[in-house]
Amino acid sequence: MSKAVALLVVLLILVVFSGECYGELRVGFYKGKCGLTDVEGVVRNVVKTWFFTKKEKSIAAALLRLQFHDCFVNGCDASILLDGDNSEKKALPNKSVRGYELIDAIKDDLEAECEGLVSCADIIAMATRDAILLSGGKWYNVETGRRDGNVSLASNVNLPPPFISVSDSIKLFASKKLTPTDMVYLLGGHTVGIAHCSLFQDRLYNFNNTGGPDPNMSKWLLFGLRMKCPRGASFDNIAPLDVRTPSFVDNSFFEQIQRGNGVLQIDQQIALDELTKGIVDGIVKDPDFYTKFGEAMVKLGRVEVLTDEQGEVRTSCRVVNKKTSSFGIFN
Ligand code: HEM
Ligand SMILES: *[C@@H]1O[C@H](CO)[C@@H](O)[C@H](O)[C@H]1NC(C)=O
Ligand SMILES: *[C@@H]1O[C@H](CO)[C@@H](O)[C@H](O)[C@H]1NC(C)=O
Ligand SMILES: *[C@@H]1O[C@H](CO)[C@@H](O)[C@H](O)[C@H]1NC(C)=O
Ligand SMILES: CC(=O)N[C@H]1CO[C@H](CO)[C@@H](O)[C@@H]1O
Repeated sequence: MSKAVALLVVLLILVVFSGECYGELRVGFYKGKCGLTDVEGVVRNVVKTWFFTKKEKSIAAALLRLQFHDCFVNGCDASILLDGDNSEKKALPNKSVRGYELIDAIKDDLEAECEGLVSCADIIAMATRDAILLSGGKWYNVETGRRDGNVSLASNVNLPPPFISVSDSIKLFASKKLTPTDMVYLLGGHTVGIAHCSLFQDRLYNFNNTGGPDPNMSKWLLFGLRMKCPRGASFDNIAPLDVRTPSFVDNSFFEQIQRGNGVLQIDQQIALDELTKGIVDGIVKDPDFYTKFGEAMVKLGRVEVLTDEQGEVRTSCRVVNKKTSSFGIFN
């Protein structure tokens, strides 16, 4: 083999591997690291128990949102789980983020099996995948090997509001190395769960100070949502984000937004805006929706992760380990 060919082969190998290398993040990071215990199996068992025995049927919604909020603030480092008077979970957009107790329960079981091995950030990724599967979605391989962060500040929380424009949202996702296609698939997370009236009330009665509703909302949805969210109501009601199959992970959300049935303004706009309309139309027809959704979730899980010697593996998901914590970091 000539030198040139050898060089080419080496280069080719480098190219192939660099495409699959994200620090130490990889599928099956914990394999063989916990004796005979299957780490992913431990996670799956707790998630199943909560879903079937505790009848927590909405954990997919809880965990999807939890993973999104964690990954978009300071990266997927479980910073959202840290308790503190002024930590991320105290910031307004966290209102109604749920699932903390389930993560605690998983962590307890894992610590009992293998102390100090599995990061809270990885627990979020694994548990979300398992919950999606239980709610009608399909399996995807999650990458693991994340480490936990030690900083959590409400003031760092800069999550998009429901009225963000499609172009601004594309910019935000791009800043996390996610493409417009990733963004649209990930907004498909709104195939489950609920939104509070206060977050879309303007679209029902006084959109953009016009004194009328958002003309891009279907008359059918407008009627239904006005019933749920009367003007001047004394409490903040809730409505499902996917009006047809609110507890199933499927692509009916995308069909609904094509029909003007998007509850949040951004959900409706991705089906109308020229920047993303084609992507939505493609997803509705895509027989391989679940695979692509899983791939987008894996990409979400890669956002600004800590690996190797960075960060730590927390003992309790709610507090940083003694050694690394110090004054004022996240109080
Ligand atoms: C531009 C991006 C996004 C915006 C503006 C947005 C906004 C919102 C808002 C306003 C709610 C309602 C919260 C409430 O009333 O309690 C919500 C709920 C939800 N979001 Fe998003 N979201 C975005 C992206 C995502 C992504 C990427 C995912 C996951 C992959 C996601 C998953 C969820 C889920 C599952 C719920 C329902 C939570 C529950 O039922 O408890 N969202 N989102
Ligand atoms: C909202 O109103 C402003 C001022 O009237 C207008 O320029 C803008 O295009 C409107 N936005 C939408 C989304 O309709
Ligand atoms: C309805 O959606 C279209 C497409 O994004 C947009 O150009 C238009 O401004 C929207 N209408 C209102 C009143 O917001
Ligand atoms: C937080 O973790 C980083 C490594 O990710 C470390 O350099 C830093 O010293 C830690 N800070 C505190 C206060 O523990
Ligand atoms: C679970 C949790 O900590 N929620 C907090 C989210 O932010 C609001 C507003 O700052 C707090 O009141 C909640 O306690």
